[in-house]
Amino acid sequence: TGKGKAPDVFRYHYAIVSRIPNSFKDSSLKQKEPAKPIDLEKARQQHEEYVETLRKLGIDVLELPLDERHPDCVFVEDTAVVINGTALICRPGASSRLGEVAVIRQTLRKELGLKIVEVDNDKATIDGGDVLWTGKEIVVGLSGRTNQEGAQAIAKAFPEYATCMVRVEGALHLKSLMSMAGPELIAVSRSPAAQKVLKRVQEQVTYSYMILTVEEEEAANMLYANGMRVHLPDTTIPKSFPIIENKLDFQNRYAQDISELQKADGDLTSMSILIQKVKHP
Ligand code: CIR
Repeated sequence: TGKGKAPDVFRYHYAIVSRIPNSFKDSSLKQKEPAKPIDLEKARQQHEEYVETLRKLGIDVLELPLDERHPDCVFVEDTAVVINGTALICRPGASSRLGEVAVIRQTLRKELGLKIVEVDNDKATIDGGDVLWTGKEIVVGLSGRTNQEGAQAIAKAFPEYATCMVRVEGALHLKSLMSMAGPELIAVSRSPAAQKVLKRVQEQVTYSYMILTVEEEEAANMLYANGMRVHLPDTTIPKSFPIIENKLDFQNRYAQDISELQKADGDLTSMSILIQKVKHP
């Protein structure tokens, strides 16, 4: 051990995504009232582009067929937490989403051969969108969707990493407010809600991180994989776009418009589960 470069924890080989059912238009969960009407065709087109973008990152994408019974099934991130060959099957905090995990469990086990861990406490709720994997440790957001028992289940599933918990208010998930934008780099907006949660994160974490401050709240959710970033386009984040564009080490980046999915509170990380190739012992 100790020879050569440490394995890149943000190098991913596979992703699971789920296509968008018709029920997404009217029955997906939405935080804001009144909800903006969703253009289903446009949502599907943006989702296809998102999948293409993942492929450009060198990721082999497994596309699950749409599931009309689960209007929010496109947001697969919430259904499982996959770190280093182990998959914790979540218990989504919204009851309409509980059934989404079955097909994900089966795909992770049968198609990808991952080690599956189940939550053994039925009081626990976990949405994957509350789980921030920094590459070194795990930060769990205690939100309307994820509770303390859920956070404990995460700590138990990944005993090799430090896990801490932070209270999240004013946002659906922890990762609606911050995400990894690079190794040891957390993107977060300057909004008071985001800064409040960031302060709690900084008090709890074991390692230290650099911070990339963006303007719009939604700009803080980007997808970092295989040395590249996927972020929102200037039409969606006009103030943050130049900040991202001017960052020198962000040469490899893609802007991806997901405006129709944002109407149901989706973000860039929410639409995929990223997976590394498993090394069987
Ligand atoms: C929900 O409320 O569950 C969905 N409409 C949105 C979930 C987005 N998930 C995520 O950002 N991880």
